Amino acid sequence: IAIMAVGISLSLFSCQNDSSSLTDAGLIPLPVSVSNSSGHFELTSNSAIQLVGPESDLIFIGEYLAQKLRPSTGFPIQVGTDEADIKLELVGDGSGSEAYELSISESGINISAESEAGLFYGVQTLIQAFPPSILESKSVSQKWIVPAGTITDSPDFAYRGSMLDVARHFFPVEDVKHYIDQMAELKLNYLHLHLTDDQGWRIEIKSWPKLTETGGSTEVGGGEGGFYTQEQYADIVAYAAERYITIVPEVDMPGHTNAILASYGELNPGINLPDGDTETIVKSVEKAEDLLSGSNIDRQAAELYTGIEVGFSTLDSELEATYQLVEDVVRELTALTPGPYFHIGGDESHVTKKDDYIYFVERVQEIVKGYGKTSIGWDEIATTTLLPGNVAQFWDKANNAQMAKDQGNKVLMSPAKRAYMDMQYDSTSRIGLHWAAFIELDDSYNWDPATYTEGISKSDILGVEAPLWTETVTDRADIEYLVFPRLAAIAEVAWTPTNRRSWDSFASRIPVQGKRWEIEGIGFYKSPKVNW
Ligand code: TNX
Repeated sequence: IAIMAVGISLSLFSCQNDSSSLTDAGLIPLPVSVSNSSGHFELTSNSAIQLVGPESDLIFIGEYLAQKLRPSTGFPIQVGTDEADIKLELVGDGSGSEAYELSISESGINISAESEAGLFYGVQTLIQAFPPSILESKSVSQKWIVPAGTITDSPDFAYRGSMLDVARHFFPVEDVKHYIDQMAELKLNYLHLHLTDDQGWRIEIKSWPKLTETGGSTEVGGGEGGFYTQEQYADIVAYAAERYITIVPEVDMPGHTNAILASYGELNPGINLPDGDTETIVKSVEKAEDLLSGSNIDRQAAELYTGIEVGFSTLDSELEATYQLVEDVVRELTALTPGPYFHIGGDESHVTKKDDYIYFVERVQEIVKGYGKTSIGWDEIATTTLLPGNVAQFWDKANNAQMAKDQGNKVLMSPAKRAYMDMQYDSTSRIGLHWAAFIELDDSYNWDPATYTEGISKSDILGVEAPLWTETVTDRADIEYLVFPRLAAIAEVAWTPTNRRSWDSFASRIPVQGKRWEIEGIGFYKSPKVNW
């Protein structure tokens, strides 16, 4: 009977708790060090969260954890400074690294870190150490067990990001917040918002109201578009900051600017968008530029654009009014952006003459610096003289990354063949592009930023970012289909040291993350490379 009882309780245990040790709890990104010990911690109706350190600073983190634990367990989970079985401890003055330590024993759980961000990451790991059902929004009757052990962890790269293109298709604030929630669970810390492109201008600029009135009025495919008011943008910034995510706003220029030229004809180099493919457009724009050089141009607003060609538009780099617009936009947007970076775009300016491009990018970097921010730009900006500290985002051309390095500047790694989440998984993917590659889950996982590009090594790299361009992406379900599970792969590439990473290990852990996504209502792509 005793043996039977053990058998029953063991099988009960295994169906109530999907993992019997921390090493197979499905932790993503994989921590730097995980060691199992015997036994487990059980969360009960008496469990509570104790904040050790300045309560006002830690209360959000404590509440964040409690709010994850309360619905499924039905337990009250108080948060405060009273002694309790779950302890969150900020060590020192809070200005330390993003590292954390998580220790779990029969008697309690202790997370300690030298920064709030580190504590927050420890909390994310703890939530993953529970069975996925901890994320249920309604109460579930089961034992809430966490396997005992110790985890010490810190990120490999300082910048772990994703980009959302809200210009090609506009996404409401709620969708962006939902995306931020998912990023936070994967310990990502920068969200780059691609706020402007040919097809739309998505951020209110009070000194240039037509940018949104006209430029924000449509999107790819001819839908109604939209834009964020400054209040909404500030709300996104604050929501992200509470989750230790910094917003990087992008205003793409001097190319990808048709929405500006459609809003303010006086800035248009004088060329209306002709019909045809990019090559035809480029030729006719060159001809028009030659004819129209000089100041007596009869400038007219461009037509709004809802297609998906790239490379046909440019700001006029010889026109002073261009820099008035840039300065006003940079001033208004940096005032709402506490983070250190401002992204100036700079990609695919195929109809900007080389000298004009160089003059423009160098002058815009100075403007951004004047407002106290560091510029990031797509890798083409490395063909100009970069200001110290500015960052080139590698997406396409290795020699551009090399030019950035040669100038002593850092590179942000977003190789299109690995990190572009708008690429189709394979030829049957229902949406997505494939100009760079088909990218299956193992392709997004199996690369090393520090060896991917010859000449660029670890010390040259600021971090990793996975962009989602949205030419073919129209709603939240489309976002989720392309982003998950690939964003989890990129998060691990950015967080976990290469020598700890292996596809086999990732493939064994991602099904647990799949269960979490299912419970959270995330419609992820069930890659055939994984035994879900
Ligand atoms: C290239 S990547 C672009 C974007 C497109 C993307 C589609 C980059 C800097 N420019 O304008 O949306 O390809 O994959």
